[in-house]
Amino acid sequence: MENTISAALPLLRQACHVTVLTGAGVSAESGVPTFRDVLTGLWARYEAEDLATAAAFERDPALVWGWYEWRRSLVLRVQPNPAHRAIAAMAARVKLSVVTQNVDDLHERAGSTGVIHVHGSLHTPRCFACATPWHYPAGIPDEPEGGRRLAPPPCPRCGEPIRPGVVWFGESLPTAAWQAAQQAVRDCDVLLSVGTSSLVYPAAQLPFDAAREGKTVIQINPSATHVDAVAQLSIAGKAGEVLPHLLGAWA
Ligand code: BJW
Repeated sequence: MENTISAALPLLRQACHVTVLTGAGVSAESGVPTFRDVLTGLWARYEAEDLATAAAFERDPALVWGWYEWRRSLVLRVQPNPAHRAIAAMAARVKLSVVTQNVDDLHERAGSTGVIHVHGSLHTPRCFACATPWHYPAGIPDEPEGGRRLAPPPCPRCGEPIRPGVVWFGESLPTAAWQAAQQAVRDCDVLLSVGTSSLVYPAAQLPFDAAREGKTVIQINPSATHVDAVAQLSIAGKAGEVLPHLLGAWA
């Protein structure tokens, strides 16, 4: 790991614009299960398609809303970790864009601004039918209870159920966020892909687009991913350890 961190430093120091693409691994050290982990434990009997699709919500809204309330409650109880804080601090060193697949707000709580959320947010629910935004009551919901079913509230405008403000499988990414993410890749010199399995498209395409356009791609992940094929450097380690180390040595 030390060697790859040393090799990353000149690439970062030469860059005018760095785009960081983050996935669930960045929030893992805060205690938020990664997307694949969240389907183990108490929810192990479900597949992603049972919970993270519009069809699943239509079939069983209380199951899906209960899962998202459990996750939202978890996220509200945790704090940003050294990886979120290092990413926020990088903005003082270089022009920085942050593109995240995460539906939590831990980048913002660590101080990052203008974060591009390509998969939406747990904190911006809306009506399933008429898309009217809905606001959660203030405060943290009850202690998370895995496996709990919970009926979604009705939309005050049309009475249809409220849905989470995330992007489910089969849904288009929000146009403005997706265009901003593509622009951030076109504009950068270095794309830092951190804590994502790079399995879910179209976000998984971004490091490949960057490489094709001649950008330097650096990956930080304890496990191998498809991005290894195009990354100039793959740093095998945890985001909360590698990023503070990189930041400290950058100056
Ligand atoms: C650490 C760590 C530490 C652990 N430090 N690292 C092309 C080919 C094939 C399929 C498709 C395709 N194009 C589109 C599709 C279909 C589909 C798709 O990609 N399917 C794949 C499963 C194959 N994509 C879509 O449907 C997308 N929409 C779309 O394409 O619209 C056009 C369309 C319309 C109609 C029909 C068809 C197409 C939408 C995708 C939306 C994804 N949404 C989710 C759920 C959000 C809500 C929620 O959270 O519940 O987003 S899926 C889930 O995966 C979530 C995540 O953001 C996303 C990515 O996961 P991520 O972040 O990579 O997490 P993990 O858990 O997979 O990985 C964690 C990583 O961290 C691991 O690598 C660990 O090693 C690492 N790690 N600790 C650093 N400490």
